Amino acid sequence: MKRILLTGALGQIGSEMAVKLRELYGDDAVLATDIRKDHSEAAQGGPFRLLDVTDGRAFHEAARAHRADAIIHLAALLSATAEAKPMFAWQLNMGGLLNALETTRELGCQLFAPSSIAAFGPDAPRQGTPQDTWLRPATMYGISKAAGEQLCEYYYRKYDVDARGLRFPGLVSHTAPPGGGTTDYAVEMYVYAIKSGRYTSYIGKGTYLDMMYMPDAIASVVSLMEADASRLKRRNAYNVTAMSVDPEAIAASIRRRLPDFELRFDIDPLRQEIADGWPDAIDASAACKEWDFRPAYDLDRTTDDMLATLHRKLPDSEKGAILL
Ligand code: VAH
Repeated sequence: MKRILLTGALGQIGSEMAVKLRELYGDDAVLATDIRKDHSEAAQGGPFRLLDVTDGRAFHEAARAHRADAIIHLAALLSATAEAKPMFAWQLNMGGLLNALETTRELGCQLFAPSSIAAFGPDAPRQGTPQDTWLRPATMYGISKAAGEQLCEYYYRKYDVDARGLRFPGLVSHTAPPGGGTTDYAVEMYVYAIKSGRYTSYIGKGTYLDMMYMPDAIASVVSLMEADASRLKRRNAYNVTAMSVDPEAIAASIRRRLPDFELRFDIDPLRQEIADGWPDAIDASAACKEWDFRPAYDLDRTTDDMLATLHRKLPDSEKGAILL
């Protein structure tokens, strides 16, 4: 990758991806785009352009004008929001991806399109969910991710488009708040641990989900996009994960630094039902074998970095807890 068009640059992944890509490839090499603009480093730290990814002509023009040789397409609705607005989710998630694929086909550039563990359904093996297994998702978000994987494979086979993807687990981060996901509880727990020393989880105890710290997620995108194409045996999306945790496991890790942290539960039936339809722990061996995927952050290292960073970033007026 030399010149990158990034969509969804102000989202949970995009806001950290934009900064990291500029560090790696140079400020001017990365054109950050989103449907809105704000005062964040992602929007202000280098070239930025407003872009509605459902506008195919605008998508093509943004990539052409930037002389992009790679598109990292992150703009999409996440699971809980998509379940509340299924038609809009289909139009944005699928319409945006189709425009990304058409643009890469016309300009001959690479494409990264994220999938998710949401592409699996309730009948997929819950433990050690294989890279290659049936995808029968039960949510509109999962359906758009599973369909998106097939679309990427189709464009690879029919048009030789260099499409690559990852099935992301829940992602833990501290830069931009997640919006409308089911795994957002994990991010909120760390923030409330610093703010008040207690958190009420909308996902129940014993609900295990795959998770990964954002630095590992971003490093895995770069590793996959820079990998030797001849090593890649699949163009839909690779399983990646760093840990399988439930709310109580995260709380126990937090208590290593905040011994009095309290976890309570008030289940959100919609998001609990979504989480119950996803695997407990997926198998990422294909990613390890084919492009050397190796996460650097386990649960405790994630916790230590999240708590230290949030404690540093949050104003004293918002801090209710003292870290050990
Ligand atoms: C969501 N964070 O909760 C996203 C992700 C696996 C979960 O796809 O919708």
